[in-house]
Amino acid sequence: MSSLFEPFRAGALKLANRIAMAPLTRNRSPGAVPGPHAVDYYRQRASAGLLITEATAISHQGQGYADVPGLYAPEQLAAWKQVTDAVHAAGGCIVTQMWHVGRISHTSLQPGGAAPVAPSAITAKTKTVLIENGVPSFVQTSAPRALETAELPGIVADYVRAAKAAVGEAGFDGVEIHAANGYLIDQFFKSGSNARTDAYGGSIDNRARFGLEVTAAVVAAIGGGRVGIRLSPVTPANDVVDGESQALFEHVLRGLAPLGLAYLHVIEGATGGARELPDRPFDYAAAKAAYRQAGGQGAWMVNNGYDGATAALAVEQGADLVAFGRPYIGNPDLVERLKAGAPLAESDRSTWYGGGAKGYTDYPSLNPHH
Ligand code: 8OZ
Repeated sequence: MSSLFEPFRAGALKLANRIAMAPLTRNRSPGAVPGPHAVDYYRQRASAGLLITEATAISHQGQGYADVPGLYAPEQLAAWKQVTDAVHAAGGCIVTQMWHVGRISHTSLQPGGAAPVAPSAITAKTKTVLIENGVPSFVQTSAPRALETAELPGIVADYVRAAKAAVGEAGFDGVEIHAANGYLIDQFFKSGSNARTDAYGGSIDNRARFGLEVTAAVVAAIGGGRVGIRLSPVTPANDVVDGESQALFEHVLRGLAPLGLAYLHVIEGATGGARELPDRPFDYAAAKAAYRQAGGQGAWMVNNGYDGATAALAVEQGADLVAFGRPYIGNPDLVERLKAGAPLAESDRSTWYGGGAKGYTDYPSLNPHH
């Protein structure tokens, strides 16, 4: 039996196994408040060693899609508390993924209909999801405005406020900082979206600065043992690109090493797509070695397209945790199925984003009492 199914400790997080449910955007939180079925949805999946919530906005400005949840208003936090209570009662561990989308937004989703904010005024060639009358549509993101240097401490403070509220009012075991997939922090990291001439643009050192400052501030507020971070060194998601990914992310990882993080969540290749990108090579073992050599002790969580066999192999080869995304939509009891070598259910793509219980909480477990 693979150690995939044995308990593991990541910082302050005590996990029943090494399997994580990756964050999955489901657009079922009207008014940014987790909807009526969120409690069942997460409780059904509580046998994962770690549940990572869908990406959740730290502020109204940080929101970029219709009906995604937030961490910035009392009713949002109260709804999350119902979720964390249910997961804890089922023996699970749950962190929330803290999200600021930066330029991946639309004026109709921003406070006062304003332009989304970004490191630079460069529009992403990508779409976001709006929902009208329950019907999702994919629309081009709006042109962003560049953030003033003086605005950055306010955004760091939004992350800190959200992290404190998450582990305080909302009862989460910790937080994951979303620094992947072309959202605000990743927009700062990568040269294609960052043309700044202040201390937050230009050199690798400067482009890494914002993400490292956010992480250090969150760690100072709630303790590194309750903080993870998600990185996607080479994903083309949301139109991000960088010409020196290896040097950039080894620098980021060396910067994270002294912070005592619970885990590093690394998306290998294109998010939800190919693990190998011929035009975007990346050596993950070298990146991990750079982190360890700098003293980093966080759990190394791998993600992207794993199945039971490749996950077991990854753990044998030194990964600490393996995250599964899409398989968790249709398989609430994924841990039990992988353990039994049982077949996995496919999920219905038409109900991934938006809607109600259908395609959300109606996927059965093999064993009815899960
Ligand atoms: C799919 C649809 C909308 C958002 C990510 C938060 O890629 C997302 C996301 C994924 O990290």
